[in-house]
Amino acid sequence: MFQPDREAMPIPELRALQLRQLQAMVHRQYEHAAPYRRKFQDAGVTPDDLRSLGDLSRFPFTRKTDLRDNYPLGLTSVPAGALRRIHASSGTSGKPTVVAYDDNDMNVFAEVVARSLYAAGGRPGMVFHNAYGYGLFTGGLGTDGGGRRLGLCTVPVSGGGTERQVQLIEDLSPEIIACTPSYALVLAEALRARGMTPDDISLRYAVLGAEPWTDKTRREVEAGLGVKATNIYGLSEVIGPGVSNEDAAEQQGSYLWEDHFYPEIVDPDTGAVLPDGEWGVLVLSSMTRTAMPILRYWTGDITRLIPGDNATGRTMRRMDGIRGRSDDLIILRGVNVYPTQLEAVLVGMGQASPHYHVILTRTGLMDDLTLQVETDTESAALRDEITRQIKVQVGVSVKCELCVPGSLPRSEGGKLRRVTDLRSAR
Ligand code: DLL
Repeated sequence: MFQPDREAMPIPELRALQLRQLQAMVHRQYEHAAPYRRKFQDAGVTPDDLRSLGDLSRFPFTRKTDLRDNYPLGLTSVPAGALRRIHASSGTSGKPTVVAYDDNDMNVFAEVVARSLYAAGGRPGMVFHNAYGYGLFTGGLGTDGGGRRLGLCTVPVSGGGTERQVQLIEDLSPEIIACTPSYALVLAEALRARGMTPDDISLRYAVLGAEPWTDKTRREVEAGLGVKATNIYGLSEVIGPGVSNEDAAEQQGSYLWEDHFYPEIVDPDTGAVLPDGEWGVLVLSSMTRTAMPILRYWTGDITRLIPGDNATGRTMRRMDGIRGRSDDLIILRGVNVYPTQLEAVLVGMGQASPHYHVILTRTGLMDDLTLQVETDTESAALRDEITRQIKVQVGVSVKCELCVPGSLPRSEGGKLRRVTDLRSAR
């Protein structure tokens, strides 16, 4: 552990700390951020109503629309002169979501990312190949700050330029790499294309996140780059990368740094808080942020908190891999489908590669889903079996197209779009 006194804090102490921090946070917001004060008033609560962690459920959620409505900096609770960094996430439409950090926030960011990189296998003195995008996206600069806190030597290569990335990996001997899982697959393919094997490079650990991925991808990346791959999760609104990370020796869910981020899992329809173990929407409160702390942020990400003991001695809870986003949901002829459910079927069948793409079209009133899957073994039998398994396991009829390896879209360094929606284009 990077900070054993924190990561393995006795649970009663941790709960008391969380309550104190949440209380301080809602007071600050009430006093210094007018939009929160109005939201609290509309919900009929005051900061003094937060007497136990259970009382948190009486407080309103914050949603992406709250950030948009208060664009750019309406939710900040410190004077503008105290801000030290702005990040933004592009979003799919309209204005970007802007998030602001003061000195304290930069410090929290570096600490949680350092913990994450340590859990992922990083140790002081290692060379760190950082292929997350640098710039407004939180991925590059966020992991950079954490790498520095941990004592890594960072190569800030950013996304793209795959040939140059492979060359730098050969020349600078990094032991740890961070990038999106889809880009890690691209790097593994590029290595193979050069006739190289994992033994020819020095990498040992990969820290992958910013988009959903499966165990199949984990195995491909681990075999292709010769690494142990762990999942890093986070989002700009809450901080960026480093809300949670798996432990490389365990790889069973990501430790959520609960002394900074208070997690709840809620029912996507009713917003009711669900017990540990149940799947629902992850809601996060960034308790220790000061510039733009966010209360009960509705991430839209579907996951669960994993109940039971872990193998590392940490007391903080782990979250499972993200099953989908509530806004990625495809409603196909009345059936709810997440792209990751389709991927899970492919993974279960074992034959298809992790490269797939979903195309949505509409003929008349009917929506159709075409699942494109790369495979070496092009056969009508495999295609029919994929269609059948999806019907059985997910409950929808889809069309399946088998494609030759290398033909589907690849990550260009950033997040990979898995779904092309042509329904409204008509
Ligand atoms: O993607 C922060 C980040 C950078 C995380 C680098 C990990 C590594 P945003 O651009 O604001 O921030 O996007 C956040 O990406 O709500 C999830 O839907 C998705 N996401 C992030 N990490 C994971 C992950 C960064 N490990 C949104 N698994 C989140 C699945 C992820 N989805």
